[in-house]
Amino acid sequence: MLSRRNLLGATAVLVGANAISGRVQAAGIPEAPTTSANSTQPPLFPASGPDYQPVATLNGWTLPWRMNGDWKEFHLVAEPVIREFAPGMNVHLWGYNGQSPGPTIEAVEGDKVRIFVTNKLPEHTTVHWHGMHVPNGMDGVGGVTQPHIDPGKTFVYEFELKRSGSFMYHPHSDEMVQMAMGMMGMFVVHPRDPKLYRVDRDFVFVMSSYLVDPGTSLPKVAEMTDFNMWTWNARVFPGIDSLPVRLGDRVRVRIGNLTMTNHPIHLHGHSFAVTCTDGGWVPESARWPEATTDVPVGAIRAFEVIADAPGDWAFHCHKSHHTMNAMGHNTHNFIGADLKNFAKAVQRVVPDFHPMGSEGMAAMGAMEHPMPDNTLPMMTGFGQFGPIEMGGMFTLMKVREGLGANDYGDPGPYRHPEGTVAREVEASAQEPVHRSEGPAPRGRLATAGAAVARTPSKARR
Ligand SMILES: [Cu+2]
Repeated sequence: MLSRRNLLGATAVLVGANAISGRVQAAGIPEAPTTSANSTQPPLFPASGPDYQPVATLNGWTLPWRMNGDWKEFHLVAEPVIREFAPGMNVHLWGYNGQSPGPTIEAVEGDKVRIFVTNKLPEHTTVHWHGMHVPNGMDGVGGVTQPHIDPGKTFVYEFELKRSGSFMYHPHSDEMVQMAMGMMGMFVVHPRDPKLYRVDRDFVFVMSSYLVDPGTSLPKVAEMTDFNMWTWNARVFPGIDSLPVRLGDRVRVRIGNLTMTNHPIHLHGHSFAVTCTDGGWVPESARWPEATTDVPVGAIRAFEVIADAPGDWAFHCHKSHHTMNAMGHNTHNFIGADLKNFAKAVQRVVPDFHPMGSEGMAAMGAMEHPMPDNTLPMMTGFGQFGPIEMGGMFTLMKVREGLGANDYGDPGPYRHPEGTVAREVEASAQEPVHRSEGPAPRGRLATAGAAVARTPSKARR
């Protein structure tokens, strides 16, 4: 789906008519590739320069470059874009090269990079290279290290990549608006030695959050805390692709956080260790096993996991409101309340009224409620066993035997070996689940779990 656009426009005609066009073009600005694809694009293997294992950008892509002498040249175009958060919801954002977030920039330790930035936004901008050690004048802080880039202008950043690691780029220019509008991307610098920190699959994404009122398509940029769309690469479940990996693969996942709160990121069925932050690689002696790692605001955490358990493993933010799509936070807790009479009274005025919440909210995951245009259900998605009841920052790591080395296609739902799925057992409603004689042991919660309740309390002391 990559298309090329000629940014030179009318100028190109002039240049073509010029006798020195060859020299002008060689010295000029490289093309700015663009994409409108929403799904994870295949990793971009290096066709020139040092070798490396490229990353896969979740629901995103890598920016192609060209070599010009010793320099690796890239071209970012800051511009308004339309991003599909999930099928059924398009949001007007600002981004780079046709998408928000912008494409991942990949290069190699020791590379000299020249990054052209053309501003097609209605206001000025800059690009800051988060976590990277660059000359001060290349740091992209508008007013401090450079003039802002006015609309229609192109600036160039030039620096040598001193160290490998996981970094980000974003504006340092009207930041509140520009980051709230989605201007951000990841910048991965591979080690010069391709054997160093080698993994089989290397995923990357940045987290961003938005307040998009139901029925609208523009984020409210002044919001500070009460966001309703929690995204990975500006996608929400069920719009986030799964992470397909081969059984036994060493997998790295690099996660940037440009929201305004922390995200405890949890992977089921495995343990992992954080091996890299935006400050650099974590020494092996300083790593510890985790199943959830907190990604602070304005930081990157890259973890590595050996995918040693086949299955569809949930991978999500552990803040439960961040695995929901747009919801009303003013909802009262009706759990346990009898809303039938209340509903009857309201239905006399509003015949379609349907009370929610007296038995929890799971019903919302399976129900189709009439909704405003361009609005996603709060919780949704169907798996092989029923409704998934998720939204926001949720997807699956799909560990499978025999996947192709660079196959990133969705392998479909996991086929569980016989007898390995939790199942219903015969249990009559009449059967007592609590010990009827005597009070419950002190200091222990009365529990509805039959196996626990039937264990003689003496045996448990
Ligand atoms: Cu979160």
